[in-house]
Amino acid sequence: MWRDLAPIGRDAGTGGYRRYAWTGADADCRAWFRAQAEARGLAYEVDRNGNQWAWRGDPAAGDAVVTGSHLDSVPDGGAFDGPLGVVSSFAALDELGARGATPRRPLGIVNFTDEEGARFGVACAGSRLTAGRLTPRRARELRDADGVTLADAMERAGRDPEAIGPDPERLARIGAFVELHIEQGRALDLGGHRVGVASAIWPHGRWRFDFDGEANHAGTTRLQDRRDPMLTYATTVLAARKKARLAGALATFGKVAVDPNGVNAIPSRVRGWLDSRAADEDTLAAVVAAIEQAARERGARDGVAVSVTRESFTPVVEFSHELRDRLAALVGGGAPAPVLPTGAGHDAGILSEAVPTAMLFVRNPTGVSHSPAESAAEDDCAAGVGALADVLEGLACG
Ligand code: HGY
Ligand code: MN
Ligand code: MN
Repeated sequence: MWRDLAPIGRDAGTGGYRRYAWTGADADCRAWFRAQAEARGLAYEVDRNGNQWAWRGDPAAGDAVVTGSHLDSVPDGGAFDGPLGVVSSFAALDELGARGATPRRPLGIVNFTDEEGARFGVACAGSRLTAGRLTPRRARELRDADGVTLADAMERAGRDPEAIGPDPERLARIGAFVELHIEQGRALDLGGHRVGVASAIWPHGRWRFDFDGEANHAGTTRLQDRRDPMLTYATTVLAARKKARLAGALATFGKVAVDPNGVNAIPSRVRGWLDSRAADEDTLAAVVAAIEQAARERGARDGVAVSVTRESFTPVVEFSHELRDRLAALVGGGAPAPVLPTGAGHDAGILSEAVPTAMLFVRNPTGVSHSPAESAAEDDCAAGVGALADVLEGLACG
């Protein structure tokens, strides 16, 4: 399975993945998912938001145990963030068969659409729409860097953008959702563990900062006559690092767009996207407010207008304690498996308000993620499949 998936959407130059929602690479990933489902005789369906589902047993019976993750990537992402969870889901189902374990509840595998929000800017768009945490109207109007709307992109991919929206009936059939994911950090490695269980997801969000100055000639405009948005942006980036450090939080400006982006032109506008995360929502709000204030103060000095728009936000997620503890016991073997929080968002977090959810993490020896250098050892991945099979057997077959 891994070998079939590996070449899809991989950039030969960087080795990173470019599997963005509703692109050709996404379509190839989705074709791979469907082939895996049908090769196992699973009932295959695509829901109104484009999420793919593969079922053993009839989901209408309810109380289903569902596992899965996402197949899309960030720009030049790694091979494991998302796909490890989907491949491990199919492999764990195969393992149940090998064990002769017979599910007495419906078992589902899901590929959530557009988890990374790399193209249209909102993370977990497929699961948010399904959980009613992203309005269909706002979703349809999201635009990519070329101005293509999500609605147009879905239409071109053969989906009906007018059909998107909440799917409470579908969520009501799920008794438990368990997502396996590569750890995006080194806690398991530092503790010498192959597999761990998630306790919580830090609150996190994305804010777009627009810095509007005055285009002018780089070679003839005196410094004192400039209204240069690049200065305000640069100051804001440095302020973000300082405010986050002081608060024990995280802040990243990973994406910037400069207009007109000419070497010899003072920009008219700079747009920077802030990703910020903290252990609690008050700290996060305070850090973002401090960064915004620093931006406005510098903007006043530079004669640059500053506007800030929140584009995506996920409140703190506390996974179901019952499910968390049950998983820790199921996968721990002798001693309970380690339980750890994460700063990375996941579909499991989005669903956690509507469905009992849990996550398994597989050791990441370097902690690196959202990079072509992301890696995991094969035996750790196999241990993850075994752990997921233990969980599915314990929840659905016990
Ligand atoms: O950004 C995140 O935390 C996740 O990878 N979407
Ligand atoms: Mn990711
Ligand atoms: Mn992910």
